[in-house]
This record gives sequence, C-alpha cells and structure tokens, in this order.
Amino acid sequence: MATLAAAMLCAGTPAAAQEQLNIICSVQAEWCNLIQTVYGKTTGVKVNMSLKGSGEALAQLIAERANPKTDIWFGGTGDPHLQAAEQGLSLEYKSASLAQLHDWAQAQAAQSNYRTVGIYSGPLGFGYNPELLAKKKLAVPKSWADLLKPDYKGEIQVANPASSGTAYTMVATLVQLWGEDKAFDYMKALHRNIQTYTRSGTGPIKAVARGETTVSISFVHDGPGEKLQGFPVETITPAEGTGAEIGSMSIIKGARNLEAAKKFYEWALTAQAQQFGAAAKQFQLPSNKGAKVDPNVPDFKKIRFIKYDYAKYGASAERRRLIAKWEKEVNSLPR
Ligand code: S7P
Repeated sequence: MATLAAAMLCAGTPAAAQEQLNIICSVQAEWCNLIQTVYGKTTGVKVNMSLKGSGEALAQLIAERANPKTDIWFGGTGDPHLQAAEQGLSLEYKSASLAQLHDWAQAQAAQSNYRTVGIYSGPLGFGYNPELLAKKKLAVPKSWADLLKPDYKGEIQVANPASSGTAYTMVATLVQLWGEDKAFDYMKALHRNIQTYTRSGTGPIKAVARGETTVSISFVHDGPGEKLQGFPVETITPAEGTGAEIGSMSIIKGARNLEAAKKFYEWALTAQAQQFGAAAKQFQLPSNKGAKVDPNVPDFKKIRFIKYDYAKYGASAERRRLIAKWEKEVNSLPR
C-alpha cells in the first residue's frame, strides 16, 4: 500500500479528462493490468493496453509504421527494441532521470541513440518441475550440455525465436558462448529433445508449472511468480554461462499522444513505479538504482554471465540472419 501511495503521488494529479495513451505492454498481464489501473486512476489518462510478447510487438510496430496507433512500448526483451530504434520506429528521447539508472540500462539508451532505455534485466536459464522430474526419475538439468541427454527427449519446451524475444536471447547467448558453428550444432541436437516450440517466451515455464512438460528454457525471473501461485516450479542457470535480457521501453515515432507518452515514460523510470513489477509477482531486476529489490529477484552475483553484445545481437540484419538460419538448419529437422 505504501508503494502504491508513493507511486500515485509520483504519477501526479488527474490530468485533463480523457487524455489517452496507447501502450503495447510486453511484460506479463498482471503487471500490465496493474499499471493500467494505477496510472489511469492517478492521472485521469485513459490507458489503452495491448498485450504482446516482444517479437510480436515489433512485428506490429513495423506493420503500423505508416500510421502508428501505439504511443509507447513498455517492456519486452531489449533486442527488438534496438531493432525498432535502428529502423526508425521509435523516437529519440533523453530522460533527465537517466543517471538514476544502472549502467546497463543507460548503455541500452546510449547504444540506441536514446530511442529506447532499459527498465529491467533478467537472466536466461531453465525452469523445471521437481515433482515431474522425480516421477520420471530424471535429474535436474544443470548445464546446457545436460539438456542434450537422451533422457530429456520430448521433455523440453522453448519458444520459437522467430516470434519470441526470449528464444532469440537463447540463440544469441549460445552463439556468443561457443561461436556460431558449435552453437548451431548444439541447437540441432537440442531439437531432438524439444517437445514444442511455443509462440510466446513465457509459455514454456507456465507449461512446466502446470505439469505439461518437465523442463523449459526461460527467463528465471518468471519462475517465482508461478511458484507463488502454488505451482511446483524451480529455476536454475546453466553452469557454462548464460545471457540476460535488458527489458526496455520506447516511445513510438509519430505517437498521437506524445506528451502523455513522455509523462508515462518518466513515471515508468521512477523507483516507485518500477516496484509494481514485484507487486504483480514479476521479479526482474529494476533498472532504477533506488528501486527496492524483492528477495525473489534472481541474485545476479551468483550467476555466471557471458559478456552479451547487445548492440551486435540487437541489430536487425544479425537477428534476421540468425533466425533464418535457425529456421533452415534447426526447425526444419525431423524430431
Ligand atoms: O514478463 C516476463 C517476460 O519474460 O516476458 C517478456 C517478453 O515479452 C517475452 O517476450 P517473448 O514472448 O517475445 O519472448 C520479457 O521481457 C519479460 O521478462
């Protein structure tokens, strides 16, 4: 309640009647809904929220380029936000609050020429259902190498990188970890153990939680929220090393409600507003250094990270090339 009250103060007093704001929201529904309610009630702005994963959000913004219907894109993996910046879909905007953000969030802004900014970060890893693993007498996978074991045939879900920023983070992580040839050999071998490639990046850990599959490749911050709902799910990060997303936010070029978009953007960078993630049981690391870090947020100090080259793997040509290669060399293989 204290957080809510503080954020309400931060959001300001009700604005002129029926000011509108069209948001594409790429975090999970509970966080989007909370923002819609709190921000709408405290400012008087009518918030129209459209929920889309990051890959799908980018596709929509490209489709509506000539006649943008979106004012702001909140959340989602950083790579497609960088692509949107490169393609001139987002607007250059430099917040006065940038200095309050962690270096990784400021770097995301700088490398896009201030057309996007980091609002949270989270590590890629595995989700698993301990009850199902025990029932099937399977060990907890601790490394990328473990996922190739024949025991896990048909037990693993991951999203399709063509539609999902989460899955693209996996492709880019493996390429950076081992080089492209070895990474693609690995993904071809992994393909044999995949039960389903889902459309959305959060689908696999939800399937794990509900006992529909045993293991997922997911952002590990998506695990605790499922667990708090009572589902048997745990997470782990791979021993060889892993990548992390820089969840981002962008103002759309040609936004019809530009002033409202800028006000929302400033609000979303405040420490108080960033605490709504944890309030909605989503546990990414907030980008504002002053935001309270919930104990459920993964401890970054305990994770072995690769040095992720966000600029290189966020470039449109590189993303397109790697996804096309994945479709041709991996997804086309029989399972
Ligand atoms: O909110 C959870 C989360 O994992 O979902 C976001 C993103 O929309 C995933 O999109 P894809 O479906 O394209 O993978 C992440 O940024 C976020 O951490």
